[in-house]
Amino acid sequence: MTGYQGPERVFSGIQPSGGMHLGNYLGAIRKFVDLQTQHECLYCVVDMHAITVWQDPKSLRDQTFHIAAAYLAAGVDPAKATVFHQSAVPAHAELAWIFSCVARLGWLDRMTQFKDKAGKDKERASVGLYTYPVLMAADILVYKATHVPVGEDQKQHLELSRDIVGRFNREFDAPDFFPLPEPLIKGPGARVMSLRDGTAKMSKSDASEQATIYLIDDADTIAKKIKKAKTDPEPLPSEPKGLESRPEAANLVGIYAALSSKSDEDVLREFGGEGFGKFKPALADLVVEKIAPIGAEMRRLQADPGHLRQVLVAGAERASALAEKTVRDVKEIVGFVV
Ligand code: AQP
Repeated sequence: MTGYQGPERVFSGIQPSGGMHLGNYLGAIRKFVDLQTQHECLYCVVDMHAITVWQDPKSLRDQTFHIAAAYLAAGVDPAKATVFHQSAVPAHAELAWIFSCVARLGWLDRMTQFKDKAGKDKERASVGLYTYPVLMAADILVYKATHVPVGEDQKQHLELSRDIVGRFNREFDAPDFFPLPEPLIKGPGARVMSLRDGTAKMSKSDASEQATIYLIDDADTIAKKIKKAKTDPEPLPSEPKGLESRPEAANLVGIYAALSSKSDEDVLREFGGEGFGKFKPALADLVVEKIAPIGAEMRRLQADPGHLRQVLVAGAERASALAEKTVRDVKEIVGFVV
């Protein structure tokens, strides 16, 4: 608990570390669009997070425009929400340093995403990859954001942000300074899985392109990927219970449900007893209907990086005004000479 009394504010971000995919759309961007009408929202392209693993400098800038294009193409409106890139607001890094002196090593040691991403050779992982959740806490709290729409995979990082708030507010005797940010995770599409392995999340950096539906994929590519998606030989069950221990089938049903705004129950009422020969073409049609127009708009926007740059720079100016105030106050609280 904190005694924070400030306004509700939404913050979220996506790394420019590869092609935007259906998981990013359902787990994050689609929620961004819904939230912008009722809340003050900041949507960031978190380029400083992206470089925690190697990024080719030539592609990083293009990837940054790619994420900005995805935000806008999916319906984020820069007149309603602040859209910007993280590296343009130095206050994120300043607050991250102070938070890295608040967070405890033991907390970071428990982060499963570091273990997954660093793999067996963790000695060779960057220090930034290890401290990534501290920067994420700073991203959120430099705006005193109260709500954070993310996919299921970010839950643990959000909990760490809350731990940092608890310790900061307590240690510096500032019980109402930072809010406890609430994750907005629930809902269909919170965890979209790989098309090749129903136990691994769909990811930008999957070695197989067939595992991931990119927002930029054309209709033909989407249909082919769904046709080739791994499944089992059984027909679909008529109730969700029958999807237990069938991760690939559960994933495809979940995608259908999320995109059609139906429940798994409804989808199985319609397709229960049918084989994948019937379900996959229906799913492909639905994904094409919902995703292909976004991809087409992204291509149009990406052809004009000058416009995307203007959107990001204007957003960064708005974001900086909020962030600099927080950092100034934090410096005061910590005892720096300001
Ligand atoms: N498979 C997913 N299902 C639902 N939500 C997802 N998100 C990512 N993958 C899925 C959500 O998208 C937002 C942005 O994620 P990110 O790019 O910042 O980092 P990530 O979670 O590490 O995404 P990727 O695609 O797996 O990237 P790489 O391969 O670069 O690590 C977050 O809200 C995330 O929850």
